[in-house]
Amino acid sequence: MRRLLTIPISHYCEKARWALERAGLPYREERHVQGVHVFVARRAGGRETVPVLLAEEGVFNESEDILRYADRRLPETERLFPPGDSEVEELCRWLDEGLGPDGRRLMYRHMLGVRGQMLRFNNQGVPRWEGRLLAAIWPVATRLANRRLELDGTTQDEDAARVFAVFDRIAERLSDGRPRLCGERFTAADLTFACLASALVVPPEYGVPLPQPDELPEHIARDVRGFREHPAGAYALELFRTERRSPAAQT
Ligand SMILES: N[C@@H](CCC(=O)N[C@@H](CS)C(=O)NCC(=O)O)C(=O)O
Repeated sequence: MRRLLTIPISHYCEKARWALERAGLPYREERHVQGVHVFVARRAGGRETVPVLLAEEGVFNESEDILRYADRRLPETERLFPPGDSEVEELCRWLDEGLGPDGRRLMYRHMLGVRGQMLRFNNQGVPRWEGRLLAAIWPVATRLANRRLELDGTTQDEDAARVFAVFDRIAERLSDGRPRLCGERFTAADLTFACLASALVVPPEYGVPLPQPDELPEHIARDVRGFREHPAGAYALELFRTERRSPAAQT
């Protein structure tokens, strides 16, 4: 059985879950809290980030590699990376390097301020001791998170401006009426955009439940609604509604 090491709320991990489930590849998800994930990922032969996929064919420690792994089991017409299409790869890398970290910073900036809710959603399915540990060392954990995510390096407004700039470019691509980012077909660019936008638009169909606007404090809910109302945010939600297959993972 394939094993997928994750931080359950992580949007890069959602990319991996989505691709594996879409390709009909069974896996067992092993969920961990931030910090512990470093030891688990390294012990498994990965680096310091998750997702890490452990399969008979090897260890895959980049979400893009997991998408490509899933693709190898699919007919060419259904692949996330259509053969010979470099635009898909370029878009994925641009999103992975920009929207991914920027959106994550915005999400953590908000959620580190609501301890109870953060722990409840963050710790879904992790070993009990890890959840307890994170709760017990919360003040230290938030300081470490601030440092690791470089939350002091940028302001919320700067992160939001960068995210909206990406959303605008995505909306511009779609403005000619094409159904998907690279034309007619659902590709890795769509999957990557939908997942990395999740930290901002919190899709109800995400691989683990995320707090919905009516459960969030008003100042956070207002931001989520703003991202959802943007045409690119609405597109991310549509992709989850229409393309995200029901979870087949055995947790
Ligand atoms: N380039 C990597 C990025 C993965 C990544 O940043 N994962 C995050 C989870 S969202 C992580 O492990 N963060 C923990 C940390 O950096 O401490 C990929 O695409 O897999």
